[in-house]
Amino acid sequence: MSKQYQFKLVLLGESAVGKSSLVLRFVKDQFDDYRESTIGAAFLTQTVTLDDQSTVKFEIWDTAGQERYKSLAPMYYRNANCAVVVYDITQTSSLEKARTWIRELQRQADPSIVIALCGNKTDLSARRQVSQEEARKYAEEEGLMWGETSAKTGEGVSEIFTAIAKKLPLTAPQASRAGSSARPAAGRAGVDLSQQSTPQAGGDQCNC
Ligand SMILES: Nc1nc2c(ncn2[C@@H]2O[C@H](COP(=O)(O)OP(=O)(O)O)[C@@H](O)[C@H]2O)c(=O)[nH]1
Ligand SMILES: [Mg+2]
Repeated sequence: MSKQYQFKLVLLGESAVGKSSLVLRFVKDQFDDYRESTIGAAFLTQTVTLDDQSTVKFEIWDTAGQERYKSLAPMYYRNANCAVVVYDITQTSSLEKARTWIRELQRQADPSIVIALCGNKTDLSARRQVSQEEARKYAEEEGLMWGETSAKTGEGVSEIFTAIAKKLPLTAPQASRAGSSARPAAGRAGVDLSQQSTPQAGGDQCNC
């Protein structure tokens, strides 16, 4: 039977690696060479339909990479089911920054968070500084998902989000199971929307 899930996803990574561009490609299938940089964080949603007709709705928090916004990041990753940590394959320093984010997530985020490492800007492979082997090996060692994308051409973008959408229902703590009155802790658990037809004791779910 098909199911509907809803998960919170946060994008992290150094400024200008293409976080906002990846979201724009994934949500609107567009690319913009002259995007203004993100201030604070931006919120968008997108739904992925899986082969078995299950749907996964992502609530996406696109954070600003600048150092001055760094203290805000925990607010976004604390409730997240998954984090996409982005680096730019043409900038070795951006992979270093990604490693720093991953260490922070491993220490501070919920242990069940699914982390995907994403190497963006594959259309600029002539200027590649980060090899696939190096990034894949690191991801394997840390138990992360890994993929490469180009927000510009669209290459790999739906693939990485679909891979996350397939993995999340298997790993994330589930809320609102039929027959249970337990409420999800701090809104962190993924919501199985197909289980919400009967109102739960204790009031409506707050989606704010
Ligand atoms: N060539 C190329 N440029 C990209 C790609 N993704 C983003 N950019 C450019 O990189 C710059 C920073 O992108 P942005 O999405 O604002 O990065 P953010 O700061 O991580 O959100 C912009 O000029 C984008 O047009 C990509 O896949 N390929
Ligand atoms: Mg941005």
